[in-house]
Formats: sequence, C-alpha cells, structure tokens
Amino acid sequence: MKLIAFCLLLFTVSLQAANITTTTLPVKDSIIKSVKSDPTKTRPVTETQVKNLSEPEMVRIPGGFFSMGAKEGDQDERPVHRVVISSFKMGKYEITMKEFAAFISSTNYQTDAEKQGNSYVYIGHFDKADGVSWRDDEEGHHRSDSDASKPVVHVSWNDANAYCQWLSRQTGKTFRLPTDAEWEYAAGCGMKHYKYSWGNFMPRTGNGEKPVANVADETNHPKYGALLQKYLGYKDGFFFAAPVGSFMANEFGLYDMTGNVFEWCNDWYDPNYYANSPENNPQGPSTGKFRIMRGGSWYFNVINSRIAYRIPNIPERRHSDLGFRIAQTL
Ligand SMILES: [Ca+2]
Repeated sequence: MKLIAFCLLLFTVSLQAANITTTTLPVKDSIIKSVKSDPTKTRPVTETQVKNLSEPEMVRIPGGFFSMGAKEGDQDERPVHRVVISSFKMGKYEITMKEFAAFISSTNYQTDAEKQGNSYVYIGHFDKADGVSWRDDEEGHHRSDSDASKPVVHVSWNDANAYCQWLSRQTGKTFRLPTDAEWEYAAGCGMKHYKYSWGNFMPRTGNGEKPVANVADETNHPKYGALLQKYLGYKDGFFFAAPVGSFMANEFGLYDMTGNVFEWCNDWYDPNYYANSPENNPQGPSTGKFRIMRGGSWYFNVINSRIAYRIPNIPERRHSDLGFRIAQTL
C-alpha cells in the first residue's frame, strides 16, 4: 500500500514536473506568476516572526524497549525486532514557521528551495513551482504573521539538519533530528507501540467525536475540492496543515506525530535495515541515498499514516507537506 501511495505521489509529481515545460495550466500559471511578482519574497522575515524567540518546547521521553516495525506492514517494516531506546527529549511540536524564521534571521542561511529556486506546491495536485521556499504556504503564497504557529514546510533534510546545528550552537545543548527508531518509539508511546499516535482505533467524527489528527479527510478546499486520498467518515476541519498542537497529544505529550506534515528523521534509508539493525539505539545505515520521513500528512489517508510506516526521500527534496521535529540528546 505504501509503495503504491508513494509511487503515485512521485509519479504525479514527476509527471507534473515534466508537464511544466510542455503544458500551460492556468491555475499553475497564476501561482507561479503570483510567486514571481511578490516583492515580499526578497524581504527579510518580520520582527514579529522573530521576537520572543525561545527554545522549542521539548518533552522527556523515558527510555525503554519496544518491538519496532509491523509484521503486517510493508517489506521495509519487517522483521519486527526488539529495540532499546535510551531516554531523550523530543520536540513537543513540529518546528513552526516562527521558529524557523528565527534561524534564518540569525544566520541568513539559504535553504535548498532558495538555492535551487523551487519547491513542490499543492494546486489541486502537486506541482513544482519557481520561487517557493519556507516563507510560503502549501500553495506557494507568501505566509503572513498569522501563519507563525503552523509547521514550516518546503524544507529539506539538509535544512532541518542545519536548523538543529544552529540551535545547538545557540544553546550549548545537543539538538538533532530524531533517529528513525526514536521517532517510532515516541510516536507509538514506547512499548505500547500503538498503530497511530492516538491509539489503535480508526477515528470517526460523524457522531460528535472529536478529530484526533489532521489527515486527508472530508474537509474540502474551496478551489480544489476533496483530496484524492480523503478518509471517509472523518472531518478534522483542515485541508492543509493546522497550527501545531491543534489536536490531542499522545500519551507522551507529543502533538501531531500522526498527520499534519511529514517529519524528517536522521537516518539513511535501507529497506533491509531491520534485518540487521542493532538492538541498542540503532542509528540507521552508515550511508545511503535517501533519508526517512515519517508520520503522514494532511495529504495522506489514515490508512497510510501508521507510525511504523516509513518513506524514503532524497535529502534535498522539499514539499508542501514535509517539515520536521527535533530531538535532544540528554
Ligand atoms: Ca485534514
């Protein structure tokens, strides 16, 4: 299922990237024109975005062991194997636009999207758009201050890693991206190893139940309608990313581990890694071509958002549904 979904996404993106030179779509044109003509693109972030800078809130995750992977999952989720995790801290929320703005303001760091001049936006489908960066929303429009508490997107693994290095220098603490194993342990509440961050049940909202996370749901976009992968019988109220912490925390006190935006993990990706993974604090393969992203997003159906679900992506890639969360070594 994962491979089908991911291949569909990549195929769609590739197809659309190819089409960009051969087909002129009015909606895509309007996005690109609005992006290119937006004078705010070159302005520094506003004072409102950087003032009151504080260290992202962290939650202590108690060490323990768990059975990592899913025997009914995809091939790269098998075999299920015992993993021991030392205590560490995990970001309570996904890194926000405001937090990332402070990093850029302090360093003038250029993200991969800025260096390469584009990112992938959602305009009824995913499409590559020029001039889009972390300063922009899912459609490629410049964000306003009201978006400060939404997760930053259009950031690559390289950008996320650079943020961690900067924050470590600023604070004298060791911030980094979570390992793949730490991420799954924290999302599934340790040895309980829930299927989703909220538990093992399939959520519903038809009878007054509260939504538990932001996934592809029955919330329609005024221009684009429903998402292809919408999960029926469930309405969370957000088509794109929600401000972080909009839904219930998991039992460790972490928000949005399932849904909202995909999150980069530190590890290189190897589909066969679980067969030889060390038991204690596995760090992933020593090298590779892809990094791992986790947790699903506003674009993904609940079915494809299991906490054991892993997706490889190249470290330079950025998307309108891909952000990150940080970890801290104790
Ligand atoms: Ca949603």
